[in-house]
Amino acid sequence: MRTQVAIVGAGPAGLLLSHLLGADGVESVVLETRSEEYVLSRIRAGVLESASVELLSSVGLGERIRREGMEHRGIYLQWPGERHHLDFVDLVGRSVWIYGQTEVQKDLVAARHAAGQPIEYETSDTVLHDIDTDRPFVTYLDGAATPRRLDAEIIVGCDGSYGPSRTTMPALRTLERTYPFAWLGVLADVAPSTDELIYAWHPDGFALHSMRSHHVSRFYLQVAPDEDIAAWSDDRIWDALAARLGHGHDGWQLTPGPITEKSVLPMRSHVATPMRHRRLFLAGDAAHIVPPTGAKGLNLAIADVAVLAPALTALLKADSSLADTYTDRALRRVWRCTHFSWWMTTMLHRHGDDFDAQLQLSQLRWVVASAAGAQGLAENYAGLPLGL
Ligand code: FAS
Ligand code: PHB
Repeated sequence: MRTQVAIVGAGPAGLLLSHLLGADGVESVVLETRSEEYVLSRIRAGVLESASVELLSSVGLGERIRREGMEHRGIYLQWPGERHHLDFVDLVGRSVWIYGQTEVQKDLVAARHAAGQPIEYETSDTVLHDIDTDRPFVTYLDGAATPRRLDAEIIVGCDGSYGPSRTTMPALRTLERTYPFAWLGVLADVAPSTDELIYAWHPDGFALHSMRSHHVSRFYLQVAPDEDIAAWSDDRIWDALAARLGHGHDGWQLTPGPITEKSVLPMRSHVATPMRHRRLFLAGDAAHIVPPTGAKGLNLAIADVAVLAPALTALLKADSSLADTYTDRALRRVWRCTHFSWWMTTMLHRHGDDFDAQLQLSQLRWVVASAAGAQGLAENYAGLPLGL
């Protein structure tokens, strides 16, 4: 098979890149190692920056977000005895949207099918070849284990942090940080007990009350990095959430309900550079991972491909000016989001000693009391305009 752009990975980065390229008349093929059913069933991110929604809307993918998503003006920051709302619209003129990554994925898959663009699922043994030439190609086994070859002018690795593209990139340098805790993620069939997200600092550990709709809640609890999920019964989960989110304080109640999914997520950060080697490019988690405390992972994947798509379109017309600066322009946003995610994570998660706890509480009190502090958090959480 031959195409203009071979994309490895059918997550948000790969599928949105294919969609953006298609809008520019550029042909692509997406290779995905998992089944469509598996990819569409993964529970992942939940928050879209307004710039992400505007980009998705600009290419015909915003209608369901605005119909079924939940627009939020801000978040709550909480610690024992206190809960404060930060209103991003008042602070920086931007809102955020609650719309699960699962839904983004469904919209992107539907758009690719509608455009007749092929996604090859259940591929295996994917190997990238001749990436130092202008005629790179990919070999793989298709879903029927038949050997295949895909010739392309460009290859883009959107295959996450464990895919083959990262390991193929020559002289890749990775800077990383592993945090001394993890998140226990919980999905529950119960209406949220709050109108907007609650990020809670607590002596027992961090907790987050998020949501997926008016009928489905999403929660996270700080746990040890090697936590055994079998040690967390539903009752223990609800007791910990109630304690950390302030159930009973000021009359606020946390309403429990049937838990439908629970999993332990590692908390780590890594940034790989460069994100381009001649005709091989990296985008999304293949290039960087952020701890989810800042709700940046999915938005960074979107921001990468928003910068990459026009660069590839130009490169295919022999203009490499945008491709030559892709790494620098993408990493500027990646490091801004990496820093913000580190700041939110270290401010809100219990670690260290009582001295550290006082530093964290002082930061939280400053952010909610100071317009400058609140604007700083709002500007980063609601996201900078794409392209910056
Ligand atoms: P993805 O990982 O989504 O997609 C990569 C794709 O490549 C996958 O479909 C994979 O199957 C495929 N692939 C891998 N190897 C391949 C190969 N050899 N050949 C072909 N395909 C291959 N972000 C948040 O903002 N908030 C959250 O709460 C949050 N929770 C998360 C929970 C989990 C368990 C994980 C893993 C991530 C979470 N993230 C969260 C981050 C997440 O949303 C990512 O940032 C986002 O999926 C990035 O999109 P992609 O770069 O497309 O990578
Ligand atoms: C989620 O709803 O999955 C979510 C929301 C905000 C975060 C992380 C995860 O910071």
